[in-house]
Amino acid sequence: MKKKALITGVTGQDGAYLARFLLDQGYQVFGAYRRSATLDTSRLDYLGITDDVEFVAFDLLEFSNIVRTLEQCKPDEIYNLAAQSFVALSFEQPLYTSDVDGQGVLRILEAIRLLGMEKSTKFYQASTSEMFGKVKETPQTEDTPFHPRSPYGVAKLFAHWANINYRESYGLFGCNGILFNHESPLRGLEFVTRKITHKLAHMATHGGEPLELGNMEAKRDWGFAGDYVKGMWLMLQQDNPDDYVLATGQTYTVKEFVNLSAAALDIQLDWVGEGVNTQAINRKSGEVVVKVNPEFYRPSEVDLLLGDSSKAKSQLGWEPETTLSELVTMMVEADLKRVSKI
Ligand code: NDP
Ligand code: GDR
Repeated sequence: MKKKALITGVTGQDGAYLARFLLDQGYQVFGAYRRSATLDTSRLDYLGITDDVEFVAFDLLEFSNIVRTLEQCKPDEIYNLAAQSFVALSFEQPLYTSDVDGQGVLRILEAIRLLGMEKSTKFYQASTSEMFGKVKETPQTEDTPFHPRSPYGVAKLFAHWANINYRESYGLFGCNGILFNHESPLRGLEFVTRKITHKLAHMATHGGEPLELGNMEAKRDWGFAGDYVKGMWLMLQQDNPDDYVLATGQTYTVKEFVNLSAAALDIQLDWVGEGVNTQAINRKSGEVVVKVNPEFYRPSEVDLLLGDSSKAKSQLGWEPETTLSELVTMMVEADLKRVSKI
């Protein structure tokens, strides 16, 4: 009998990579997607696995729908990747974000309990380094105190503790993966890495207006999404449920990510100015490639993320396999292919 996995947020970046990983492991994969006029399978198409996923309509806001989905699929493992995942948007839509990312998780946990599935179904929750927020110590580990700096981070922290509470109260096999930023050619265009690689690839091919960014001094620990989904799975294969940090242990500024992306396109940049006047100039052509648009600053920022995933390494045998420069090359090449078709 094949093991059955239910992936919520299957149309997202991680959902697509995890679906491929679990299919490769021989799982029957139920892909829970948010129903709308059209089902966007573009990421699953990119990986060539759309026909292998069994789709089920699912919304984190709808309790009865969650109960019916669990009854229908009877999964051995649930991976809850669905979320309003864009931090900047959470400042504009804090109530919606808390409903989806916070209470939505509680709805799944309650559905598991209501159906008496807490001993037969394992649960993975997509927690995040965004919960660390204001820097207390680096590198950040499972024991670093949390201080979220966005409505998104606050909602995710609620979900994180709710999962721990159901583990302690009802014996649920619930794991939280505290994942640091992970990117790929399938990353949404709003996130800074993909915004950079896509726009620079477009400028290199077609020209156009400069790339506009916000705070370029923010530091992030960026890994490759394809590596991280394996860590999610490993967490649910252990004898006991626990929480784990997944990270690369390296941190870079947004500006450094711009430089690496430009270099992959054979563009050398000279940086001038400071703060809102910061600009990057193409050394050869003298054109402005990057400038600041204060619209992209956040009301409160997470300045520095740097994770220590030694617990995942020693207990799960998990390590990131892709370097940042390999990741940047992969993203730039994929975007060059895409923009060349325009
Ligand atoms: P994406 O934004 O790419 O995917 C989010 C998914 O959630 C989409 O499939 C989206 O569906 C779905 N979704 C949104 N709202 C609902 C809802 N109300 N009901 C059901 N589904 C919904 O995110 P990622 O793949 O990058 O991230 C996966 C998870 O991991 C998220 O929970 C994110 O917060 C978390 N995370 C991500 C990190 C990263 O660096 N990528 C790091 C740490 C945590 P639709 O296609 O309809 O919009
Ligand atoms: P983040 O990712 O907020 O860390 O959340 P994002 O790529 O949006 O921002 C990273 C950093 O870049 C700065 N920045 C900009 N960000 C965006 N999006 N657009 C810009 O123009 C821009 N300019 C500068 C941001 O201020 C920030 O400091 C991601 C998401 O995947 C979450 O769901 C996940 O939980 C965390 O990573 C870990």
